[in-house]
Amino acid sequence: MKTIFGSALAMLLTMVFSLTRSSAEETQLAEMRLYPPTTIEWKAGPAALPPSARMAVLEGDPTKEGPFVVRFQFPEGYHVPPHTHPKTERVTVISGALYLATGEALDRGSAKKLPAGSFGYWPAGMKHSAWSEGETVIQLHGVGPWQINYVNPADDPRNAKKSL
Ligand SMILES: [Cu+2]
Repeated sequence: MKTIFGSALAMLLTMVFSLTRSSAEETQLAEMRLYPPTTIEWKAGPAALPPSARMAVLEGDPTKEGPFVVRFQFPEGYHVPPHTHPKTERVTVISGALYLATGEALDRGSAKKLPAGSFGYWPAGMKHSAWSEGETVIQLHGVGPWQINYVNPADDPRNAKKSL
């Protein structure tokens, strides 16, 4: 009897365990996102960036609290005037090249070139500007909300829209 009871219990436990495991796996699968390049959905960039950028949100929501991953695609010569962010900025260059210059006035001579494959981060409040060489894709990751504040308010495309 003991043996039969014991093996019945073992079977039951095995069933319960495998059910639990498969529902955990289902939850994990439901939360998984894979983005081969052709499946990335590009949309118009945010109003806070100069026009002609495109943007793809890969994880989270950069307008909200919490972790996010987004990509920006810039055409050749795209330029983001001197600005700051309220949180650390973390940039991976996926393709093309990004030039980064620090300081509150644009100084192209002091810029660092970040070719495809580069990663960099800089602290909240650091004044910097950036521009692309060739069509360029960068990936930002960090903790939202993502915001950009231009050193010169006239550079802010959101102000340009208001005055139209
Ligand atoms: Cu920036």
